[in-house]
Amino acid sequence: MSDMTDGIQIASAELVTLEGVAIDVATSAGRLIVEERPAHLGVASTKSSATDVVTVMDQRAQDHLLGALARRRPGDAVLGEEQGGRAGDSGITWVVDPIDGTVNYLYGLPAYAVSVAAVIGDPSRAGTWRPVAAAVVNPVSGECFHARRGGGAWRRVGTGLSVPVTVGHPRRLGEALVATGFGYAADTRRWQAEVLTRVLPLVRDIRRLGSAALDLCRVASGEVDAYYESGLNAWDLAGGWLVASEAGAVVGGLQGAGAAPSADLTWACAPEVATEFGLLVTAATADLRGA
Ligand code: LIP
Repeated sequence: MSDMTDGIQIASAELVTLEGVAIDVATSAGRLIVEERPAHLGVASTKSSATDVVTVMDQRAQDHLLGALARRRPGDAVLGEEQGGRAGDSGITWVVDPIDGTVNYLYGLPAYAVSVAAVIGDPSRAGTWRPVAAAVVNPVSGECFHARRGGGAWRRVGTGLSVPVTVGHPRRLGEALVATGFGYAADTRRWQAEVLTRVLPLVRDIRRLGSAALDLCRVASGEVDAYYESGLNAWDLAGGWLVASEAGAVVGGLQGAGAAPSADLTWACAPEVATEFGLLVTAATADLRGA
């Protein structure tokens, strides 16, 4: 048996293998960032702004992921948020975020994740790549959300059995609980706040959890009904994109439902509200971004 994934044939057995590798390495990195978190964790450096922080554990966790993937999948490429990464010749690229929700991790807030996704295509070029297997691990709660293309979306807690997750069923947009996030640059946050003023009056409420990977997995599990955010990188969204899609969510980008999620706009929601929600966030973002 093989699965056609956007023109590239991947054997079903290979997808099972990739999902298992994602689960193992994300779980292992999750243990590292919890068990070896320094008592006095500080900011090792910053990136795009003074609030875009990197801790020593971000780099250590990514180095751990790179080493584990090199052992398990030596021919695959790796693209990570932090320094490092490598080329490969297998056609598979691992897109990894060693700590998604770094600020939560820095403050000790229990909403951060290790996201590991096997993708085909070029993850540095939006719209040209797709995740085919993934795991998103919250090492504090012990939750591991995982999926492979065509295999459904699952959640395992600790060493328990995986159980299927499916999206929520809000009856209308006004009853939808919506998660979102904001960038690190003040100018970006200014127009993102304007987008929020258009969304907030039309939905049940907003949640800002602080990790895109977990936000997308919460759409998959029905713990929120929808999510949108601009400014994400491939590593923020790759794992959650597959989990949400396999759980039955509609996932889209600035060009609407089915368009690839990207830095311009990433959104996911329960099918019942997809038309209204997709129109709302794409129109508001197109109108206000960069304003
Ligand atoms: C975070 C995202 C979150 C976003 C934050 C930040 P990081 O990723 O997961 O959704 O709102 O601004 O980008 O930087 O913690 O890997």
